[in-house]
Amino acid sequence: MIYKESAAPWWKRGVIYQIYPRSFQDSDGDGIGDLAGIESRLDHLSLLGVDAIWLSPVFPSPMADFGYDVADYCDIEPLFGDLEDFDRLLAAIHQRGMKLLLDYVPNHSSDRHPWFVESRSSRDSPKRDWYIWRDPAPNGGPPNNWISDFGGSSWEWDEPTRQYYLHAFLKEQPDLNWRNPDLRAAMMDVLRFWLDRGVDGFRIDVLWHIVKAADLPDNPVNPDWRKGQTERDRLIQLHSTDQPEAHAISADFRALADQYGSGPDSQRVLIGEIFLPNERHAHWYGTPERPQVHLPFNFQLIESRWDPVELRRVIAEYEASLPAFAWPNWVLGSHDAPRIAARIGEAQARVAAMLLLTLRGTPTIYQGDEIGIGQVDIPADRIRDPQDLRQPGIGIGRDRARTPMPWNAAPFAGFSTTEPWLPLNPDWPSRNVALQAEDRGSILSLYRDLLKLRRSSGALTLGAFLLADADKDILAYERRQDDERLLIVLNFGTRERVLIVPADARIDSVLASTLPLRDMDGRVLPNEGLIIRLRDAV
Ligand code: ISL
Repeated sequence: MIYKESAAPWWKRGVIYQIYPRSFQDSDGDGIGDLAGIESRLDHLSLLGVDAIWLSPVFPSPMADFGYDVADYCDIEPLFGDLEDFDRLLAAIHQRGMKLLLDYVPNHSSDRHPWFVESRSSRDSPKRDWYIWRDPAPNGGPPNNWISDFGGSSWEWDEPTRQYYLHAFLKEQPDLNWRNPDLRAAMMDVLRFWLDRGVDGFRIDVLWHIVKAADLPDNPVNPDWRKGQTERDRLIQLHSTDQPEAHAISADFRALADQYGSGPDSQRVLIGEIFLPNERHAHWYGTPERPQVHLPFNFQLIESRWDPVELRRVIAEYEASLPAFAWPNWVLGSHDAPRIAARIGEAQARVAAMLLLTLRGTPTIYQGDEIGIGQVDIPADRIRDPQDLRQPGIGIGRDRARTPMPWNAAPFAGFSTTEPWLPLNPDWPSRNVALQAEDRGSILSLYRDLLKLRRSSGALTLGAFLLADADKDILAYERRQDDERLLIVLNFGTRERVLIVPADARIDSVLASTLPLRDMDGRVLPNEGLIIRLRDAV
């Protein structure tokens, strides 16, 4: 379908912001963020200029994996508040013209979920088949060679019923059996529960994992595995992920979401968390007749080397892999990945912000990246991430991206009135929201300016994308819509470069720089990103 600019749905025009609820704002002094805290900080998001908030899980959970182990899909974790707090937060977000997306975790529940408690109670339990139970292999060991994403076998022995159950992540996160129609119906009801309450969509956790090959064959060994990589990567997850049946379920999710809104502002959006090579990734859009998720998350800015030639290739190949009807998206950070500013430094994190907000497609900003939080070393006695604790020393810890938001110069950075559950970034007295909001030169001001410019520009939100050349320092591209023509030039290097303008154009004006804005003088400074308005040469 071709939309006029004004008719394009909100999730194509908009920008998504991920909140990690434990670390956004604490309102009750327990050192852990909560829903009332989020509500009290909505000004920050309005001023930033984002369109939708995605909340990492807020459902009742024993917190073995900090909320990605759900013990009740239709309630709120008491640490975060209750359903009343949730309704108030949703209303406050809507009142500000923003949308709210929840995190749907369909691959696994908590082992404390009543469904699993019942399932493990006996082999004859009516819910036995809601999870994946198997007899031991003939040698008495696990049914196959699958390895959990968090290390160790994917199978846990249950002595009372003398079978193994499957868990792709922790043993406290048993995998649900999506081949069982009753489980499927119950999980569809979960989506209805929140859609009826008014949520605007979901980010779907590990969507490509939800169905496994029926006879659970061994996964092939990865010949390229090297010491220092995670245990999971010893095998290729050929039979445990990306099964055809999962696409049918993904299409059912979409059909349900589509029943709840069809207008450009009322559509409910589905975002799939999917790590796969382009060509398999693209299948998760489905087809125009039977669409699947609106946005299969694209993590390639996180996974690629920070190098203009490499990124040019990645962007071109991703764009080329998209079906004609598909809309792209880009993610720069998450609660699972190292912080962008820790990876490439603040000067380049500014360039990265300009890249994220000017590529074609819906951007997702991760909380804290808008103030450039960088490396936070977590002392050994404060590590909380189960993935890190189970596979220490290989640099995969996720706590460093989950540290609390520093809001101001008050004790504990205004995040809490007590020591937070994870340490703050050590430079919080100088790197916090209040200080950066006052500073025209801060990375927060840059984010605000870029978001404002993006909102006002048809070329940046919905326009065509044309890659120019890249070299060892420079990545350049154009965005165009009707007679609006913008040139984006990003200097990844520390050398000054001459600005090259396309032969058929002239510079009209400079709209943004990652450095203090100056008149155009034909130079691109070290670590500078520029957005330039072009005119056609006559
Ligand atoms: O496969 C990966 C990268 O190549 C992993 O990062 C993987 O996608 C990730 O571990 C899955 O993440 C999601 O599900 C987990 C949870 O711990 C993460 O926080 C969540 O984002 C299990 O629910």
